Amino acid sequence: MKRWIAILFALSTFAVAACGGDGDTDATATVQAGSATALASATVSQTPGGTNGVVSLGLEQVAGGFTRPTFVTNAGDGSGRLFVVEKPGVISIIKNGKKLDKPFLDLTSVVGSSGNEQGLLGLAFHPGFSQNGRFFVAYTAKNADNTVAEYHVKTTGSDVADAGSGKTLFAVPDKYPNHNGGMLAFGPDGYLYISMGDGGSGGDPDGNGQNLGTLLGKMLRIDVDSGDPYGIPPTNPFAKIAGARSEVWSYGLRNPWRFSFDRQTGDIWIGDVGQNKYEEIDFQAAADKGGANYGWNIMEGLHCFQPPSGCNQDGLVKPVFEYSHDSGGCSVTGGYVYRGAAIPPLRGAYLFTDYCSAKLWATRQEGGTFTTTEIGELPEGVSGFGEDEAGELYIALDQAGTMNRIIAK
Ligand SMILES: [Ca+2]
Ligand SMILES: [Ca+2]
Repeated sequence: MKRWIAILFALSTFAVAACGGDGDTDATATVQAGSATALASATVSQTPGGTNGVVSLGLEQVAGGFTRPTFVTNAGDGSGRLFVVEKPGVISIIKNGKKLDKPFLDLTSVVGSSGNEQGLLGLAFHPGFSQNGRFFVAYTAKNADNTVAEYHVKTTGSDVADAGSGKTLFAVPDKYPNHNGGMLAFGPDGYLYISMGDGGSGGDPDGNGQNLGTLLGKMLRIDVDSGDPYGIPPTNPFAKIAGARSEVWSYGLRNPWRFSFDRQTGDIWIGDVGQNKYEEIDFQAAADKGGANYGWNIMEGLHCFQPPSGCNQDGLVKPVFEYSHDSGGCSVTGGYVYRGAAIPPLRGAYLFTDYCSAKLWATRQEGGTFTTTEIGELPEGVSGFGEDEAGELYIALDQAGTMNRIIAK
């Protein structure tokens, strides 16, 4: 009886961080309640379908006590610290295996986190953080603007940021509470990449994804080392196109909630959250010059969306993997290509999951061919993955409020 109560509770409080289907959550997901320390079960092999170097994966809880953690990252400063982004507006530090009592930064006074997908969503440290102390956050403002702001620490190595140092780079008006993007990451080119959702509602009613004149439904690329508050890289694909926003790097995205760079190759992997039917993974090779159109809202995954059949697919970049909501999924959470040292058979695999089904997949790319394998299941919905300085991977269990390292069992 107790078990059933626990499961029902988990379903009733089930919330999607980056929704598919306009906030309708598929509550048929497999959720193990009270699983804060449960292990994921996953098996990977070095080559698709191969047995060489097979390893079983597990989760090791690093720290708990977080409120709806959406992301985790490192500062690249040799400190070994992990920085955990919490949806209500706090960044906490895990140092020497312990969550510090005092937050690194508390933005609850400016963050609006009432909607499922609103809150403090992203964090990226400047590549020169160890010298300049600069870092960037993405959040939903109290007035719902999709906001990107810069902060800094006053002294190198400080565990507390200067809360008064905030400078706004973007405050993009947004009519709907969903599809707010929210990922930030520096590319190997030193530019800051930003994901923006299509604004929300359902079906992209304003056509933002295909409109190069708006920042919504895009990946942006900016130079935070020139201009005020930022500069435009001269090689941005639409920098000189009349009517297009010069910040746009790629477009046709619905809600690119999480994207990442492969730290070894510089390739970009995007988990773009689908509408009611299909979730997708998009890929851009490091050598690509930008300007890709990933298809939304002409297509949802590999399928015509508007119009529902016979859509014009000329020039659209198709996903390298899609899965249907029929399999229990509702919202893809993109992860990282594993480049750590601890789990050799996992190297080169891009890991991602679905918030509802909690299935874990691994995609490998070899010579332009992508092979995706379902490798296991996580204890519950995951809003964000993250990397430490050594390239080991972490996942944030949303409801359990824990940060967990992926390990070989
Ligand atoms: Ca929105
Ligand atoms: Ca697409």
